[in-house]
Amino acid sequence: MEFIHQPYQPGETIAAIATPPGEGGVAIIRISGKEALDVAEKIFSGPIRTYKTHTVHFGTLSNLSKEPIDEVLALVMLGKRSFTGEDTVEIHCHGGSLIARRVLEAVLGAGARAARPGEFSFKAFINGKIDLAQAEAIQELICAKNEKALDAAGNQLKGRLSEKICSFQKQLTQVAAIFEAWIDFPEEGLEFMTMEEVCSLLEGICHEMQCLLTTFHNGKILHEGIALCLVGCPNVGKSSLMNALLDKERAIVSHIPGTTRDIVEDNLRLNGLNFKLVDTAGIRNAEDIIEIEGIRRSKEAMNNADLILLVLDSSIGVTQQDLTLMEIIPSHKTIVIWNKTDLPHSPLPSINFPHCVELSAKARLGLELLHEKIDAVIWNEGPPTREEILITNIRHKEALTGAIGFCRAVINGLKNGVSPEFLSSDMRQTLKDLGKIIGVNTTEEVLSSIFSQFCIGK
Ligand SMILES: Nc1nc2c(ncn2[C@@H]2O[C@H](COP(=O)(O)OP(=O)(O)OP(=O)(O)O)[C@@H](O)[C@H]2O)c(=O)[nH]1
Ligand SMILES: [Mg+2]
Repeated sequence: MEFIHQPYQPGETIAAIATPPGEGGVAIIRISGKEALDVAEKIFSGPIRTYKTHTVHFGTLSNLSKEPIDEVLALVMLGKRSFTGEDTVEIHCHGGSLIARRVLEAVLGAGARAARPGEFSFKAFINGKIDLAQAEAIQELICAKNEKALDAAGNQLKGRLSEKICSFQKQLTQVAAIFEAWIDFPEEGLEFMTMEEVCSLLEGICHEMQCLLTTFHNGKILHEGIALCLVGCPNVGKSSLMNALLDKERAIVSHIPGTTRDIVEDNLRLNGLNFKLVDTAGIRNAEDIIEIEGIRRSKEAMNNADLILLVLDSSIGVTQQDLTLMEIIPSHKTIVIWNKTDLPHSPLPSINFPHCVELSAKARLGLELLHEKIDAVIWNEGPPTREEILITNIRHKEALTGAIGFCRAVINGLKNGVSPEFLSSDMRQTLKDLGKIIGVNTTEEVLSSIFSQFCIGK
């Protein structure tokens, strides 16, 4: 195991630059562990041991050869009241990669070990300052690309997701205890609750867990953004629409059918969300091997997309090629775009897709309508509120799915008269899966893979 070297030494003193690389006003070097004060004392000019916790002090930082490096502020946070739960000293020096690196070298020279990615958060986790879901929220907070993602991560960091999981666990533990008693005293049956009561309690919890699980759709949108793919037959104006949405000449546009041959991607921010916009080769019956490969990629991009914009040429109407393409398009995640409405056209035929927008990519008309439609299709059940607890993490989704599966097995088992031993075992699995979310019963491999995705210094 790379990250958590076996056995992990709690209290070991680690250090890292906690601010991003490059130039800035201030850079922060974080030192945390049993010997944080010993390390700082060797290189800081002031009497660091005499300082009260959570106080800031000005002084000079020098290396072990007593050569001054910078004038700095030292921030002392002792014991349990620090983020990691261990003595912590932060050195705030002047921003600039070279100075920060020199300070870090001095700190390492004075006895600290270079921190691994996420190791400060890992310390906070093993010292019981935060649970696993909160630790992950820190990384999500740092990586949040939009306001809503920030709210979701903030809620998770406050422990609201953990509270919810704990409330499921508490209720389920009661049921598990009832089953255990039933195993020990079978002739007494379900003593504390009737079978119906247990069933309806479990059904209620299962329903709540299911509701939480469905927030993953929104959570994923916020966290990862949306893959938005433009598809259609050649020359309908896909690349023109790409350029119009991006408001720049990103893709080549020409009147020659088959202009785009490969996938063209760019990032787009719309309605506060992040999109990966993908332009594709026009789909038709091609003979040229390069075009055939381009079309294969178009279809692949279409299948991987969260949302598809199927572009049609309103000046031509629906062609046989369009009809063939429509047969393979998943209509539930598609918005039909009637493009080129600036040109004269016959009344547009009705087609069997739930969402349509009329616009002109070239004249940049109707784009607002498209923005609104995209928003409506993405948040089909309304956008999440600021306070809503969302699942944004695939690991949480899998654990919750597992818990729901085992909980359902218990409900079915109860209805079908399965013996309490089996019910009890499924109940334990339910609790185990829930525990994975907040980090109870989590294997070191899982912990290692979670924390190693963090940035160094966090
Ligand atoms: N009048 C008008 N012409 C348009 C509009 N959108 C695109 N065009 C024209 O249609 C032609 C094809 O546009 P492209 O954007 O290259 O079409 P495409 O779908 O990307 O085509 P391929 O890459 O060949 O599949 C160009 O001559 C564009 O100027 C529009 O809204 N109105
Ligand atoms: Mg094109």
